[in-house]
Amino acid sequence: MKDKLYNGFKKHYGNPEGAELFFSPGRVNLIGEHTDYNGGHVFPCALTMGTYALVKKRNDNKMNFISLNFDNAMVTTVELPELSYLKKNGWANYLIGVVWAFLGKGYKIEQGFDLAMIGNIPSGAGLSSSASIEVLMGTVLKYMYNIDVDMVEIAKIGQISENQFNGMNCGIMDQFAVAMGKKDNAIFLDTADLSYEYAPVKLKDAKVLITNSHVKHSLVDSAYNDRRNESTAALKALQTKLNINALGDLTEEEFEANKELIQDEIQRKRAKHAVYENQRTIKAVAALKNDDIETFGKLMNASHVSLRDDYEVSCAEVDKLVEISWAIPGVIGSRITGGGFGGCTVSIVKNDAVENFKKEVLSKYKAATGIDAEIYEAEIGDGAGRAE
Ligand code: GAF
Repeated sequence: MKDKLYNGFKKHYGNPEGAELFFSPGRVNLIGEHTDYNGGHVFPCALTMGTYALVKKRNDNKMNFISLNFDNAMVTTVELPELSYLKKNGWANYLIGVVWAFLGKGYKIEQGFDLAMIGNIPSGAGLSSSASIEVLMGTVLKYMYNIDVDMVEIAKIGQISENQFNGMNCGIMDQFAVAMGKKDNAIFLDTADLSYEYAPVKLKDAKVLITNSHVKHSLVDSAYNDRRNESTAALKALQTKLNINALGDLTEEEFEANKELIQDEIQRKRAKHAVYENQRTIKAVAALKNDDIETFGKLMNASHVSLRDDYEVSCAEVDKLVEISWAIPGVIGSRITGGGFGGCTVSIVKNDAVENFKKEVLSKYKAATGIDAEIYEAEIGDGAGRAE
């Protein structure tokens, strides 16, 4: 990948001497889905899959972007300081939005740059390719422009780019995981106050596998924003009686005792998911700390059912993938991961069952849907930073 990056840089911008190299990972979420904008807990980890950027400052105000992932890649150019979202800028809007957010916070970026990027996170698969490039841009600015921001601030700025510049109202989980990841650890993050703790993912005799359904549904961003609005409406209905800030403040019992305040049936289902999923996440992390991965797996399965039935962010193909996985001996747990509407599943599989899992999943999924899935063994890596 890096050779292609240096060669591409040279081809499009000239000599890469003096250019600096950065890396930002993707992430997989083990449990705690659609809880991050509901003031709940999440449990993601950064992956060793990710995106590299090679960047060199320019002497003018032009910012050039190219992604070498695309055949016939073309340079997108914008000029500081007036930046706005333009559809024609495509993926570069995620990076431009980060520069825009830095400027909005009063940080000085007066000189442009040539940036070339390459990565191996499958896009639209729920593994945070967009958060990866947002945090990558933030990391580039921090180091190359000597901006005094920590990685949590960079995560927040990435979220601003996504919410305000790109119109996708995501929570903070993805950017936080990508910015703050730690090798062999998942991050138990309370999105209510951004307090967090690392938890080693030390599975004695099992592995974390990611299976890409290779299904991407259209209008994902608008469906995601709808879920967020429905959760907010449910919260408002509960707040007519309860003194709470977020759905994540409620236990299951408190929710059951008050759910009739939410008149709209759809909103009630969304809130049920958010409350139960948050509690499942807390229980799952406790189980992992006790080396009880069987309980962790059961909670993952329950998470999938809730995402499928109450939050309605799965789809027929991913449900099939999960059902196939559940039926394979040695599978401890399996669920959809990420925003949903297609994308990947995350599964915990006993080491001695991994080969059979791969064979069975690929063949049965192909037979059921006609689609070739892809399976990756998750390697948990560090968050974004300089690279060599
Ligand atoms: C997407 C969002 F970007 C996250 O903030 C989170 O809400 C996730 O979907 C669902 O858990 O990845």
